[in-house]
Amino acid sequence: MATYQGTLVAPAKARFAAVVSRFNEFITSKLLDGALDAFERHGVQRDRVDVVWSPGSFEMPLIAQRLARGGRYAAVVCLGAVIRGGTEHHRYIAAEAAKGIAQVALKEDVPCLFGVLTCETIEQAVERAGTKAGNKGADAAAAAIEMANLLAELGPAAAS
Ligand code: INI
Repeated sequence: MATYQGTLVAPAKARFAAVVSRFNEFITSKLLDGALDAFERHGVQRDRVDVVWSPGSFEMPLIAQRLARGGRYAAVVCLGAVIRGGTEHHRYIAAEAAKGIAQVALKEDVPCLFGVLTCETIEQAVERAGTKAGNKGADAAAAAIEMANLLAELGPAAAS
């Protein structure tokens, strides 16, 4: 029996991309800080991470697809904050971001991490962006390294 699991050590020379939503930037900039800090603490130097700003979370799947398709990145980390407003608008954005990011990962065979907060209140978002509930950007970066590592260990996908 073989058991495979990723470690939190990035494959040598692996590059990563972060797609960050400008919408709710006061939260997403903290997620980005957390992600870059986590990458660095796990041995991924700053020059191995490219950052691309997206207008909002809704647009992130297309940007993630463009980045994943090039084969340049071991993983793409998507960082956003969808916060409930006075209408149901946020639900559509969160659903499309989640579905789109998942689809890109499967289609392009590149891990695309869902570091998108989906919150009822700004306070909940602040809690998850580096205060009492940790930093979900840092969690997403660590998961990106783990996935890059695990996929490298599993080897290339068989041709279909
Ligand atoms: N984008 C977000 O990332 N978070 C939100 O909470 C949000 N809300 O609630 O409106 C939001 N809207 C912008 C959206 O992502 C698109 O950029 C916009 O609809 C244009 O396509």
